[in-house]
Amino acid sequence: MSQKEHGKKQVKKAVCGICASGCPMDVYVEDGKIISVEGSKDRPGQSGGLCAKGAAARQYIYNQERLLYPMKQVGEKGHGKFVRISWEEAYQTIAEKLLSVRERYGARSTIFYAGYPKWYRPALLRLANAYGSPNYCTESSTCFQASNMAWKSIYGNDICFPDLANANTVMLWASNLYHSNTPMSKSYRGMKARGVKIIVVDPRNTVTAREADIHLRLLPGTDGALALGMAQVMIEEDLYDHEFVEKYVHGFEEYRAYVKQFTPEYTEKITGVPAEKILEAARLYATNGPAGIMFSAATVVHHINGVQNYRAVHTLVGLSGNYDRKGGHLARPPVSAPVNEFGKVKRYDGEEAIGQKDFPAWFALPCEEAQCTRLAEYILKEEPYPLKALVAFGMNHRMWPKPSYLQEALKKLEFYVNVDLFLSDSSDMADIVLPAATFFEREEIRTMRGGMVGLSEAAVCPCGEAKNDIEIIQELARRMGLSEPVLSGTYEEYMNYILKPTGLSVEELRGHQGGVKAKHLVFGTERSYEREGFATPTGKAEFVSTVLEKYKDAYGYDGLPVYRDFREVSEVDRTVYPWILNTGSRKPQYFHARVNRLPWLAALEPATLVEMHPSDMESLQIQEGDRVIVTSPGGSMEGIAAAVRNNLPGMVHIYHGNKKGEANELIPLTYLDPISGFPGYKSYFCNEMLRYCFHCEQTNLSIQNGQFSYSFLLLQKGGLARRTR
Ligand SMILES: Nc1nc2c(c(=O)[nH]1)N[C@H]1C(S)=C(S)[C@@H](COP(=O)(O)OP(=O)(O)OC[C@H]3O[C@@H](n4cnc5c(=O)[nH]c(N)nc54)[C@H](O)[C@@H]3O)O[C@H]1N2
Ligand SMILES: Nc1nc2c(c(=O)[nH]1)N[C@H]1C(S)=C(S)[C@@H](COP(=O)(O)OP(=O)(O)OC[C@H]3O[C@@H](n4cnc5c(=O)[nH]c(N)nc54)[C@H](O)[C@@H]3O)O[C@H]1N2
Ligand code: SF4
Ligand SMILES: [Mo]
Repeated sequence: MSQKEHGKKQVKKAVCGICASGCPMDVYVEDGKIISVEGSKDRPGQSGGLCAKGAAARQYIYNQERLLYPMKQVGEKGHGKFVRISWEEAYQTIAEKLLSVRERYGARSTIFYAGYPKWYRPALLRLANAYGSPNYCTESSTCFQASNMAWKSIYGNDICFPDLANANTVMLWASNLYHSNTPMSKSYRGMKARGVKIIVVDPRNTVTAREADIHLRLLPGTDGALALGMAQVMIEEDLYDHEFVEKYVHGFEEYRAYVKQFTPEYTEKITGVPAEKILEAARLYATNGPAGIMFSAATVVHHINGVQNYRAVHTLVGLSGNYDRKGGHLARPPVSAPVNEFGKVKRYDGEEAIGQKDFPAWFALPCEEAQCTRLAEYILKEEPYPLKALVAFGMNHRMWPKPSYLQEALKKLEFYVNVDLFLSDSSDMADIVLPAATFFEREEIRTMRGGMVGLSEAAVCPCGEAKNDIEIIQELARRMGLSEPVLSGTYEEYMNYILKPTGLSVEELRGHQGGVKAKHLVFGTERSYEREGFATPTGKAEFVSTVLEKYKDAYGYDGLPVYRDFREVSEVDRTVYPWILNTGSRKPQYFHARVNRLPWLAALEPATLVEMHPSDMESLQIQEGDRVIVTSPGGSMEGIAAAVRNNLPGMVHIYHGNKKGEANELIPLTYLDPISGFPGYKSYFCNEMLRYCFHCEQTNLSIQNGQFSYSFLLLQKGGLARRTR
């Protein structure tokens, strides 16, 4: 923004970047400061409105925890004593340290990591490649990639989302879109108005589920059994697409034989969904097509049988004849803008990456990043080799199982730099922290539907000395003397490189709030497999995966989407831990650990809520508002009990990412899906909750590093521990 614009009132057209939904946002700016925000109404298809997080976005940019300057840690790591340094010193130190680590231990000992934000990932991957490390990894080690793996193991391509605009039946399989994708609630309303039949698969009676025609209220983690049960009905009642199955499916006979046992009655026993509802849903899905399944990026794979559960769900798409069909799941959108970078940069794989020995199918399917869920152990145990440096863009240790253990591991690193918007406790062990610019303070290319491309405007100049992540990445590449032509210019040149295949330039996008149609477009047509086959080893849709089968002997993976029940596999003593623990179901006002620091949003919940069905609370004699300690075989955490009638009885829900009480301390390091490495966040176990008084802060109850300990409990009026163990 130029100096001239100071002193003026302006409305800037941004795109909210707090979550990936990308709502168009009008930003009111006065004297170079944002004074308010609201949802844009004047862009095509937009009726305005922001969710709670978007509405609080002023507190995101002007936050007291905002990082404004590069800083270095002085004194012992973990004490959080940072002093301001110049960018020059920061770049110089980082470049020297990283080159020295490479010299002494090899490039692979440096890890390049990206948190949830997606927009700078290709540039960071280029930096890792140019440096020579195979260890580029992201938050996708717990999000999306396992869902994608499951799909890819069958159809060979990246996951195909449903064509909602043309579907007659939509199955929302673990998707509470009112909370997790607020703008989509408008298309949900539109589908309802069009008479689209809706099936929701969700243990909770959510606002989305309540509006469905059929609600399949399953026990968490039993999705695989439910999908196999639906397949059994479709095959038994001859409601499947014979032509697709005969010509294009590999392993159908084996699959048919396997699903035979999943009769509605047997499936009811596993999932808790009444047999008649399974029949009703399977018949509706199979006969009222075209039909699409709205997938979740994470929920179905946050289980220890996650990939196989999702494979079972994904087979329904081919079985019902909805693969690459209008109104089903199109393999390519009818029209799109071709851009460089996203999904196009390959990871350097000349050396073994972290996670490769543990989760070989992740790499074989393939995925262009390393698997880092076990990062803490890899660092502490020097597996598969010593790891010495971490270059993180958005490290949030709270997103992983046992965050306190990851903190210990980060402390062990020789050098750790974290680039973030905020100075969070995830930087406690960092040597250097760098201030990143928010979406308000930078431009960003955004692809849109129908082959349109847009530019999110910078509304204001960066606060303090914050910089856009890609500029930081470009400068680091230069300082280390790495040869990477795509990163070598300015940020605008990089954006023009992204745009190149579209025939557009950044300059042409400026000032066009609704976006500009790409000059070159890519067109998709249905039934691509009839012409091209499938990109799998057999060239067919693999209901029996030949890639997974390869690992049968060494890793125990099955080619079939075999259902394994977490209650049996986990071997947890249910007499000690009777409650099923489900963590992280999205809340409209929170976004992982990111927006808890916004005062308007923080005020909505005084502490981490431990949500239970009122009948369970009654049996435990817990009152709403009681302070409770939850323990699992993995650890303990503290929260406040809340009665939630929409919960399935027998289940405890807790949202993660809150330092007032961290649910992830309950999840053990080893509770992972053996195929993807995704943690079983959504089907674990916990025990009765110990209740204690708000007033007795001086009791011997304490939680340290997620472990609950007490030698005796102080009994006080109105607050006594109900149970000691
Ligand atoms: N407000 C907000 N929105 C977000 C996020 C956020 O943190 N806050 N995070 C974003 C991210 S990173 C992701 S990955 C997406 C996730 O998006 P979603 O998957 O839609 O979000 P969730 O609320 O986690 O899960 C959806 C529903 O699945 C149900 N569920 C829980 N366990 C199971 C199960 O085992 N099986 C089935 N079938 N259903 C189950 C929950 O009750 C919930 O209602 O949300 C994104 N959107
Ligand atoms: N128990 C439990 N744990 C979970 C989940 C669950 O359901 N249950 N969900 C998992 C899933 S699906 C996901 S996606 C992860 C998400 O976990 P994370 O990726 O950790 O998500 P965030 O906390 O939103 O973001 C990470 C960091 O990026 C910073 N950041 C935001 N924008 C920018 C930017 O533009 N530049 C830079 N440099 N930094 C930025 C934020 O301030 C934050 O510190 O959590 C996972 N953990
Ligand atoms: S849903 Fe909310 S946080 Fe996400 S982009 Fe839209 S306004 Fe922003
Ligand atoms: Mo996610």
